Amino acid sequence: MIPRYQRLLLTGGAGLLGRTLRPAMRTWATHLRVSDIAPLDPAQGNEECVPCDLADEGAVRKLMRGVDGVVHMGGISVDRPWPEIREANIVGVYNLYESARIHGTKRVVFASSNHAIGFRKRTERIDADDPVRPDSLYGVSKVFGEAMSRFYFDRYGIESVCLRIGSSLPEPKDRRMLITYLSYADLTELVRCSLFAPKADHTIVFGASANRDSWWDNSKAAHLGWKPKDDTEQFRAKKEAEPPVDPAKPENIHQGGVYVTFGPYE
Ligand code: NAI
Ligand code: 15L
Repeated sequence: MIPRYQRLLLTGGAGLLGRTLRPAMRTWATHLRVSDIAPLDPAQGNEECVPCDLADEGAVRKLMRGVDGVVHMGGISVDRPWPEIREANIVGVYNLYESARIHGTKRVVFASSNHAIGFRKRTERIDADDPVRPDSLYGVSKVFGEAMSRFYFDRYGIESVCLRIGSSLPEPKDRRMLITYLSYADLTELVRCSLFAPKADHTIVFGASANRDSWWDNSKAAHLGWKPKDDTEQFRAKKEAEPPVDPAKPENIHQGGVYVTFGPYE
């Protein structure tokens, strides 16, 4: 593949999904800049590693210099007390988009989350235009990121694809994940499509494999050309053999699962 990007930035490069995406991303750009606040594996080939705290405005400004595309995986990835969410996911996302504006970055792939809509009931079928229903302060921070990306497209023309990732891990951990699971292969292809679609404007896409009984309709993101190939059928028998869950509990009624029960933290 001929790289279309001069310099791609991967944030969260030390994390679960950052480490998964890194080898493929090396082939998508002339230079790959990999960043995290946590220690990173050493740079290989066309990579450079740049440690950075997303909450540090000056450091993010430098990190984004010369970057034409970003895959933003960095940040707090679960529900945590507000100060942690605020610094990494609110201040950090502001720093990222403001730096993108200053440096002329063309496109951002933003790791949002299903927790932006986690208070939706499991009986609902939704698409990208249905109103958000965050299930936690973490979910609220993802809604903030989606709003920032919308604003920076409308005002400054920076394109973004917001990935409302379901559950991306080696395999589904529970029954809910039979529906929310996103395989690493489908995730990698989703990120590639999000970076290379000729036109992205501002797109919200649900990141789940082609699983049975899906709650999420991706017809509004068809222009990305992403077609997930995996599904969770190979895990079904094992998960359904586990002890039944109480269907009346909030975590089993809502799409966000146990996140609807988190907090308060004082
Ligand atoms: P992770 O927690 O393994 O990786 C996140 C990385 O961000 C970590 O390496 C961490 O050190 C870094 N980070 C945290 N605060 C930072 C800061 N202030 N400055 C710089 N880096 C910082 O999470 P994972 O699973 O790799 O997720 C990646 C992204 O995808 C996250 O934004 C998460 O919210 C989102 N996501 C992941 C899902 C999944 O199933 N893995 C589901 C939905 C969303
Ligand atoms: C997320 O947003 C988290 O980053 C991940 O750890 C999982 O908990 C996932 O959602 C999920 O909903 O399963």
